[in-house]
Amino acid sequence: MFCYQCQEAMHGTGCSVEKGVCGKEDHTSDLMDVLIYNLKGLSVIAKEAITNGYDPKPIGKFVSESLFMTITNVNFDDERVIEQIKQTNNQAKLISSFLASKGKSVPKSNLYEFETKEKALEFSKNIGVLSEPNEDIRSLKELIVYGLKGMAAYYDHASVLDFEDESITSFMVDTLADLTKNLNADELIALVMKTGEFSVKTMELLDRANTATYGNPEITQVNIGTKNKPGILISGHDLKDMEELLEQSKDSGVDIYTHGEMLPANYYPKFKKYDHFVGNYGNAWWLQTKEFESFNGPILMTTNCLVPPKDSYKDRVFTTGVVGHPGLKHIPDRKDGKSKDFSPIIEMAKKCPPPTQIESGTIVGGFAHNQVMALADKVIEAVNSGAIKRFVVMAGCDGRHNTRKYYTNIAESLPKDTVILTAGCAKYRYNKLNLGDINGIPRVLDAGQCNDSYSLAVIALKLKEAFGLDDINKLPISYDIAWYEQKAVTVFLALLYLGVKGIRLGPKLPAFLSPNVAKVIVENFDVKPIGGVQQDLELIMQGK
Ligand code: FSO
Ligand code: SF4
Repeated sequence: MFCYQCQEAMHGTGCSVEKGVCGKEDHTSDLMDVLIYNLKGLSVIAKEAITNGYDPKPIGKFVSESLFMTITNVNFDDERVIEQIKQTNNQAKLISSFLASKGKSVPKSNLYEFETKEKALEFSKNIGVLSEPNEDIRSLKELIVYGLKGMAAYYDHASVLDFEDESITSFMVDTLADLTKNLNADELIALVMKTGEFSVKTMELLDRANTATYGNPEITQVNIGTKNKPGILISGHDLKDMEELLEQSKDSGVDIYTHGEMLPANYYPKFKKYDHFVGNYGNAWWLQTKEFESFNGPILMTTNCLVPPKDSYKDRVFTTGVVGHPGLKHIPDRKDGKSKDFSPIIEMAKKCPPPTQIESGTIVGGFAHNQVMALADKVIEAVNSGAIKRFVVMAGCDGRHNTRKYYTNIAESLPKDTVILTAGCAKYRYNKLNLGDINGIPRVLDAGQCNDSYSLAVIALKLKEAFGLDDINKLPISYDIAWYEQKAVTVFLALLYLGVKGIRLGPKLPAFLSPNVAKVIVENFDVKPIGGVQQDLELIMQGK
């Protein structure tokens, strides 16, 4: 195996033996390489077929689901990956006969025809990430693939809410097809920027999907304690799963709690009407090995980040959607327009003891763009009066590394006239610190999930307008972003596309950026790695 797609890549270079730091086994990683290889090959012929009138919808859905499956901490199950590889073969056959029916020839493309797992693993040895010998070309190509993976995840969440945009899936297909060509570095850099453009488009689509379906997030005090009924814990990013679980469990005598990236579900008006929706339990994804244990009831993982479960609570973890792990129970997809059936989880919960309380009190959130703009007058006044000197965007991901204490230290040490804008699981490093407020505006404004970083961009663009500035970089906003997996890559590329300069990225720069590619990004966008807390604080306050 060789994988360097996330921040925890072994030794800062890549996971290459037996098992990745995330727990992904070498065989699963190799099968995922075959899947990505086949998605590229499939895209070559799909692109031609779509040009000739082939329905882009099903193939777009298939490609985005497949990409999503290969994101860090999503799927650990060889059988599911194999099924997806087989599907690439089936899809290719369908497309080939379509082209033949139109009297068109099938473009030459490379696709591995699945026979056995052993043969697929043998085949994987020559087509993995390292099969591209030029490290800069490899770096750019992988940067694009990871951006597409995050885009695919966000697209998937929008499409389950019936918000679709064929231009986005066609971009994924076209780009995967283009990656099979001998593109030079300049052409690949242009494709990186195009990926940023479509990342913005996808996050905008998801924002529309979420807010049109569930209302605009609003200021909310979220309970972080527990009640005395048995509970179900739901994690991940999929709001449709959240809705169906709430609806199906409402009269069951079971309470619902969010974990990790599902915390922002508490901010949506449509979910607030459920009395048995109690609040949030625990913290960011990597603490699940402790917190799932003390929760005592069943847990539903709707997306990443799943940590391979311990035996002590394994029988209580359910996966759904593209998430998978051998040995875990899986809730099947919706069929014929019907909801998923969460009754096995609800039935299990009834027999479990209530959660063990690990925290108490409340945290505040719900500051997506609509809510912040409702407070715009107050915010602008506070900036004009000097009560707010600077906004610091600290969105992104959390992770296990000790170095991430940096973000807690920064949040604690920022002057009292600064406001932190956050989204994603990065917030758990400082959202329980009681940092106070400025004239009633909390000093930590949580917009929501990592995809809601889009909200932060909208806020910045609206503030630019309100202050009559011609450049987003003239605002008193600094960016101190934490990344972990590929959705964060998508968010990062979106910010670059929007023209944001001077982003600090930590806890360290991605292993997949070769020195030359890192140099191009640093020089063109003034991106910098995080430094010491004191030094960064001073620079941030100087707008550097
Ligand atoms: Fe976090 Fe995991 Fe949202 Fe990621 S739970 S790390 S960028 O999957 O998706 O922020
Ligand atoms: Fe390693 Fe990250 Fe890849 Fe997992 S996803 S194998 S931790 S680089």
